[in-house]
Amino acid sequence: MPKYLTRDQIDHFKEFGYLCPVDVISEDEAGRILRQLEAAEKRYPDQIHAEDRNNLHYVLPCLDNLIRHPRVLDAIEDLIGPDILAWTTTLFAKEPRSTGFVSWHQDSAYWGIEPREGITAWFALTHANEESGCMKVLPGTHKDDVRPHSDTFGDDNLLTRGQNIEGINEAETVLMPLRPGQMSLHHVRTIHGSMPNRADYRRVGLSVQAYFNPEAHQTLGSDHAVLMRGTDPNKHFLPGHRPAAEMDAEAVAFRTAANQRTADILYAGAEKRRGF
Ligand SMILES: O=C(O)CCC(=O)C(=O)O
Repeated sequence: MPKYLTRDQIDHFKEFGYLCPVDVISEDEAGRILRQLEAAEKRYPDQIHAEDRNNLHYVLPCLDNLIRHPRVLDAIEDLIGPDILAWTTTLFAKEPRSTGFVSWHQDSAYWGIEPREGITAWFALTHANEESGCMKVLPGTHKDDVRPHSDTFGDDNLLTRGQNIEGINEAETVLMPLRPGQMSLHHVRTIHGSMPNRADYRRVGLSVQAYFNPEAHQTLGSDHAVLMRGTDPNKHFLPGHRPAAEMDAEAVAFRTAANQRTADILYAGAEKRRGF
């Protein structure tokens, strides 16, 4: 008996490699989290900004609570089983009428994590739609292997390497619009991307990249992940940290070290390295 998703939703995810939308919290609750996040951005401008956008769940309890919300974990459990680890998070904020976009890619291309079987969850804290640059997926591509990516390092590209898969037929892609408080789920091999924000409001989403079960292991050295639910008999990852309070000193130090590690992994073998 599934815990949160319907059988149809589970079958859809297995067949097409994505699910959207999934209700998590109300618009009001999402608005409260957004206000807490934006207050923290103002309070700590040197530590939370467009480039310093990774692993904020290690320092902000509002995000830590969101990514372990029972509805989220129930949905993830329906897809990968009861033992759930979360690797990194990335804040994807697109400013109003801005040029930043995300090229076609598969999340697991440069993560070093095997097997490539996890689920990325993208939580909308504002509306995300065609105008404001929501994500688009190419259904069914999770059934393929990882395709070759070329590292463009494009200025407006929000991905670390600006990595891109050539030759995607836009007509076959599907938009994933969300209202605040909903999430989309995609398999770590599903091809996806997003266009710039042409709307007058900031489009803000938090991506958990990704939820894995304990079979997952890092092939590029030692790494952290947080056990969200169940047990982790394999202990392939060092335990992640939960913030006791916003930006508490231990949490900040942990995030700094984790971000360094994440960057080392994401840029392993790359020609250049950017600030995010
Ligand atoms: O926020 C976006 O537009 C893209 C995010 C993304 O590629 C992801 O979460 O995997």
